[in-house]
Amino acid sequence: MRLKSFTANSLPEAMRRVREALGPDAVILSTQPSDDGKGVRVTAALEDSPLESLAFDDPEDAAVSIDEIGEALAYHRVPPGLFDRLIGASAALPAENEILALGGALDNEFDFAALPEGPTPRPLMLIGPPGAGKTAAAAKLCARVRLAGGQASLITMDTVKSGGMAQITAFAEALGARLESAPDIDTLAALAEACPKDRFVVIDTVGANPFDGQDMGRLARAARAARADPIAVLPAGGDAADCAEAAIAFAEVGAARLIVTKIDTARRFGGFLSAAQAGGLALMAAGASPHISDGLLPFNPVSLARLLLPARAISRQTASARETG
Ligand SMILES: Nc1nc2c(ncn2[C@@H]2O[C@H](COP(=O)(O)OP(=O)(O)OP(=O)(O)O)[C@@H](O)[C@H]2O)c(=O)[nH]1
Ligand SMILES: [Mg+2]
Repeated sequence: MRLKSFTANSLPEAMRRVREALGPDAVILSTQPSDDGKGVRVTAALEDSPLESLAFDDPEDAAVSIDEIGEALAYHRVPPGLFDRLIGASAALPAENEILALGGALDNEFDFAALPEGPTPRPLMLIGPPGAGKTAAAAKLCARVRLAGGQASLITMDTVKSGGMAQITAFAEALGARLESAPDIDTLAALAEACPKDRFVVIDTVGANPFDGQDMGRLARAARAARADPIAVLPAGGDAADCAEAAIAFAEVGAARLIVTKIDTARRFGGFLSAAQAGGLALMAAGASPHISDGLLPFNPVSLARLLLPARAISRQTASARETG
């Protein structure tokens, strides 16, 4: 895969440059405001034929520092197997800087899921350990849908925790989302069934211990009864092996996507990378603030590479994007 970024004054102009340089088959990986805030930066990728993928576009591309990527992954305590695959892929990909090399490697290794802005085929059910940030993430998901002009319903199963109802009622009122409470599985099934199909529906659950079979059984029954898609919610930080085992437990209950919370309270992200990899979970979004108004941040390979790499690699990317633009 070949990755390249393009900076221009407008999106149509940036897209024209993408097509000119990479042709009609280029895939857009990310669209962000440019660093000076006046334009737009588009990162695009092109799948190469196997032979082409062995050649660098430009001899200068070989200047990507694999050591720098290795240091960053070691800092994040990325476990050895995943570390080797990411380094191997970063070294094999023709890219103009570390961000794009690691972005391409992350793209090979992980799936990325879109953040919904409207109704989903089935209700989403947020599951995770106590205090992971499930309720805040549910509110942030509703906020995103409301901002896009859609209707949202929040169903909470957490009806007994002291202060729990007050917390979620305040969120629902502030967001203009409909709130319903489901103290048991039958009520949950009835409420989920009754929700109009043109509404975004998210179910907030009670914190569950991934290493407790009863807790996991309860979540599996709830997801089946509500015909919901479970989404694992795990906080950033923590031991990579623990995160991986927790992710596998939540995947067994049916989770195929991951929302990572509290990336603002951790410095090392090997834990959630390990969770996504071990559980086969697509990275969906990150929470970086306790405030609902700050929302969830969508993930893509390039934004994740920027999160993992040190500031000097990011400033080099900015410089090379300016040259390209
Ligand atoms: N700094 C920071 N705090 C967060 C984030 N997400 C949630 N929190 C805070 O973490 C605490 C727990 O969040 P909740 O959303 O209540 O977590 P929960 O998983 O619903 O908790 P239980 O229902 O008790 O299992 C609250 O104080 C939130 O404000 C985040 O991304 N960053
Ligand atoms: Mg909660």
